[in-house]
Amino acid sequence: MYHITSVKRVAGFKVPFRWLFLCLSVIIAGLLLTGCKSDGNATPTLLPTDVTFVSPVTSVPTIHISPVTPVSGDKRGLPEGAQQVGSQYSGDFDGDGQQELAAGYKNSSGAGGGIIVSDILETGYSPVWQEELPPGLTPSDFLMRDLESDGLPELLLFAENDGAVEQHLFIYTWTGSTYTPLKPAAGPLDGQSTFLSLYWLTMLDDVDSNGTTEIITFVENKTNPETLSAAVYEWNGNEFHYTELYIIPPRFKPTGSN
Ligand SMILES: [Ca+2]
Ligand SMILES: [Ca+2]
Ligand SMILES: [Ca+2]
Repeated sequence: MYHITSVKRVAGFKVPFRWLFLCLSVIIAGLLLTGCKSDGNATPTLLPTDVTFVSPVTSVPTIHISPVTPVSGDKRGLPEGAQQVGSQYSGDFDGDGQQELAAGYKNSSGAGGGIIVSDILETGYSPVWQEELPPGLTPSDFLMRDLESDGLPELLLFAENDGAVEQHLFIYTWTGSTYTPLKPAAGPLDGQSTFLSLYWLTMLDDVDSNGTTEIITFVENKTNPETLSAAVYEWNGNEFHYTELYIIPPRFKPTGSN
């Protein structure tokens, strides 16, 4: 059961028949050989071969955030001239009893941007936290989801570089006094500050149907550079840690890529 609510295909690609045949053979062989999770008592997870790559999901726990009612006459909490990206949320994000508003934005130039969180006051919005993307990246979507199931929503900003080869997901979590980045731990993204996927959007889904959301990115396959391998990161109660427990078919790079 996959909870796909919207789709963005970054670039078209076609798969030569001989590669498709080889790919399917490898998948079938892999299923036969490895067919279960390493704990020995779970059902193998295989994403459908026509899986699409999504940002929003519906399987994460409900959090008490709501659509924004604009305060008259202000800029809906965005920096001057900025354009809203994705959804905008209001709610008590830090559990202090006061309402905040969060939004992703592009700068007035259309390039660059970030996230801004503001207190909601009778007089308008008062910024309390803001994070700008590194140079060369532009936001493409913004979400809030409680990925850790602790009752407080995380800030999720999707961003891409020029050419859209790099598809980043920045995640920030409330840590008592400020928002702190949640970074991938171990695996192919170890040491990176974002959940970076090549060509395809970083995907959020509960791939093992246990009620918690995994983060799936696509990285270059070391043994076959024409293909991309899925890297699955699972919340272990402390961090999003790389896991090899899932069997996901490789994907070909879009035609014309290196
Ligand atoms: Ca609050
Ligand atoms: Ca949380
Ligand atoms: Ca899960």
